[in-house]
Amino acid sequence: MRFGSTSLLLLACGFSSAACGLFPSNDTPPASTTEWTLHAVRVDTVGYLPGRAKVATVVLPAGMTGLSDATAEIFDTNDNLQWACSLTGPMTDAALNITYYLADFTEFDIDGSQDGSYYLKVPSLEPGSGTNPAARSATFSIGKNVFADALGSAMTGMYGQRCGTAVKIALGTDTWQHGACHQQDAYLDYLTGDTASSASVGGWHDAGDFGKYVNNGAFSVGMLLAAWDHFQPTLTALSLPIPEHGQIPDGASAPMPDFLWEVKWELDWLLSAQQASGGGGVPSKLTAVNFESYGTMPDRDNQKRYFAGIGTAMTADFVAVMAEAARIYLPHDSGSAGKYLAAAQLGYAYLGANAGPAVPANDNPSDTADLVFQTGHYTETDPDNRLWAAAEMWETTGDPAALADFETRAAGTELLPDFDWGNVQNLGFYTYLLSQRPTEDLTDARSPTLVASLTADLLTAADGLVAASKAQAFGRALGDNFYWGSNGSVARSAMLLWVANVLGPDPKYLDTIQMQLDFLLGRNSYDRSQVTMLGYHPPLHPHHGPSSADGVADPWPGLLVGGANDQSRMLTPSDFNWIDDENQYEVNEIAINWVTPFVYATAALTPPPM
Ligand code: 9MR
Ligand code: ZN
Repeated sequence: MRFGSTSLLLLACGFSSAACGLFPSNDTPPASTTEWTLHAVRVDTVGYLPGRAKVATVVLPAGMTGLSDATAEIFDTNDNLQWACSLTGPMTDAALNITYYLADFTEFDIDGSQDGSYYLKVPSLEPGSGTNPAARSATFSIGKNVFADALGSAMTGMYGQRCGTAVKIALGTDTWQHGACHQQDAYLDYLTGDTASSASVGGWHDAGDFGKYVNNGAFSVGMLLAAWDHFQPTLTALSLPIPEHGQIPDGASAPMPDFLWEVKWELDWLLSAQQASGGGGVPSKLTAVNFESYGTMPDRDNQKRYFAGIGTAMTADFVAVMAEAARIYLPHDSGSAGKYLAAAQLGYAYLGANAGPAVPANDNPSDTADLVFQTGHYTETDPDNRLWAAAEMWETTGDPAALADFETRAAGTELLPDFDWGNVQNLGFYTYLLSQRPTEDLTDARSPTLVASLTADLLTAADGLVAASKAQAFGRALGDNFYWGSNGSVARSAMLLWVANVLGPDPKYLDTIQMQLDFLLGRNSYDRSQVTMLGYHPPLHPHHGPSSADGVADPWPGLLVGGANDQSRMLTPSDFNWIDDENQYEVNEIAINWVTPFVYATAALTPPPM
């Protein structure tokens, strides 16, 4: 049994028709009541693309050092042999304590776009009658649209994170819902000393908790707006089960794509957080003083929630996405685009006028006696954030001062092979390198030297990901580097790989994106998808308040869990650093900065409808 069985319907409808919901009712039983086998052969349990890398990992049972016959076979689900290939191995991965072989079936391209059309088996692992499911793989599909459903699920997952409104998602036999939450957001006590509140309702809950963080919210919007820039035809066609589906923005003449409506939910909240009376600076977060008690539904969480102080790092991230949104929304919703541009300009002026602090003193949980907030925090320093802001301001406005700001900062800043919320400079580099600005005006033109050196750095970094991916047992581009939220970074590596493929086209970059999705969707230590309600044996007990509290056995859908984290204080090595336990928030929480790069990666490999 696997999930994500709605893709056929979705595609038959061209995944854009209002008549065809993203989640038509089907007979998928609840994930929580399914029996799951641990397969020796680990595959992408959602699927593979024709013409793209198809690799599986055969993990030998503990104590076994090699196979008598290093062959794998592909069967269809009627048990007809379709293909055979030689395995490469045995190899060992000391960090994961496994002996494994690789099965490369890239050449097997027979379209099996029906759900779960194939499975792999290693005959020498199941001698005799050959009916041992543990010696096989979970089923998988091959087809050009295999990731369309994953993309729709993840964006639906983002919808499920909405704050300030009632939310309802129906899928199969499940319905997940909550009433309008957090209507009093937000009190100003820690910003101005005023005990009044200032309307800042809306946005997405950050993760398993219900806080709203400007850095992480903007960072997540950054993934989605980059996806829009890079995969607009695919995302324009995406149909989502959101209330705004098909609606026309005020003053516009055509419906706005659902994808942009969902991102707007967060953008408009961010907009409401900017403090004009504070000179255009933006608070770091909007949370209660402490995390709400786990197991409370959002609409039952009545804690008072406050803005925490203004900092330049979060203001810079805000400026970056407002500037980006100003150019992206202009053709669809010029009224909103105008507001986003004004907010970006006000925030950018604030950055110019303020050297700091990067992070407000009351934001940072620590053991000091004077701390106020015990909730999360999302930044350390601001040069990376300012660099991103400058890049987006320039791309949107053509302001030569913003270009100079970016280029000065870029000269002293490293492009990173992988990054998370703490290092956002790559987002600025990508925008600069893929700039669409006309450059006939010399003051508008990028520095050819900087473009050349950044391009070289980027291709080197991408080649490093390709090599690491080939060397790791499960094709993971981050190798055996596991940390809090590492699944998000695995997904996010798709951005660097995609940009590399634009600057220096080579199929290896897109193949490596496929391999990152493979890892997240079952080709891993666990033989499990890492996205709720998607693929084989997905997480059933994520650390996610609504999933825990709503009385529905299955967790909310479309949410990527943080994944392996060898710094986790709670796990033992035998857990391979991830377990599906809702209390293990260091490995099994969900967060918007992990779901959104998964959206990016699945969009990268989903062609627009014909
Ligand atoms: O994703 C964040 C991770 O990189 C940090 O190491 C960790 C501890 O500071 O916090 C994570 O972010 C959490 C945030 O602070 C609060 N909401 C839940 C987030 C995901 O666990
Ligand atoms: Zn809420």
